[in-house]
Amino acid sequence: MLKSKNKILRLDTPQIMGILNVTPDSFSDGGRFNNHQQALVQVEKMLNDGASIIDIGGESTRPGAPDVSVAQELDRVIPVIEAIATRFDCWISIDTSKAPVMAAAVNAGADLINDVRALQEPDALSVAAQLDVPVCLMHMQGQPRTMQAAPKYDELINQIIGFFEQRIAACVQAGIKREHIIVDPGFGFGKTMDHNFSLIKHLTAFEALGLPILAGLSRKSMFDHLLSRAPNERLAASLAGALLCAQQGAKIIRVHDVKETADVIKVLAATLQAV
Ligand code: 7PJ
Repeated sequence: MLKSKNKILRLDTPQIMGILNVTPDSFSDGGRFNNHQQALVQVEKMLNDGASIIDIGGESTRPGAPDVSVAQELDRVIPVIEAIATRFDCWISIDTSKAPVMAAAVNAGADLINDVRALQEPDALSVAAQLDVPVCLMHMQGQPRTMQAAPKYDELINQIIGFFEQRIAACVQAGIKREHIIVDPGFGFGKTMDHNFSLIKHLTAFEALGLPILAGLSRKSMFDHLLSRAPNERLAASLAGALLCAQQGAKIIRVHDVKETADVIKVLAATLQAV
């Protein structure tokens, strides 16, 4: 179970986090008003389809993506968070690494901080502690611009668990409650295809940390490497990945295709509940 402000999120069955990109390349047309309207339509659909969390990101972390300033990121995410918070009763997650964006987002209505840099940027730890909301710590080897050049691990699983142990200790030291921490092995972030499939296979190893596990594999290039499919042709692979991760203990699944993932999770839950 996760608690944020006055909200509770049960994790006895895996929850679906729907992805809402508010980077300029994620919407095809025109002005800002249209973008917000489009974003809200997409949010409503994801919630109707079974998402309990909406993850809003204003910084593209794809390999090679350009850096984004604090002002740009605020400009992209804050109006959308405000609009969602006034209209819907869902959990809102802010996908950022920047402390000022974390603070503004939580003040605007965000309930969860999702940081692909695991609160290692300046002031992120202290600001997250002060905001007193759950945080997702993701593992990444290297930086987005270069992370896919030559990812290398001596011991993949143990190294990532060691990284989490260090970051969890730093969080607790900074005043973040242990029950507010979620861990995510970071599929595709400084990982080869083999690393990614190894992470799925051994995902239960992360349960030793005693914290909820989040998994995000939706449409990722690991499936392109395996199947040679464009992003919009990776649904079946993404669903297989979601099911495998949920079976291996993931409590939050971060996806683009909420409706289809919700069906898959319901099949798993019904199977687990059957006598
Ligand atoms: C992830 C993320 C992920 C978490 C992105 C993409 C790249 N946050 N943000 N986990 N991926 N926690 O969606 O392809 O895997 S952006």
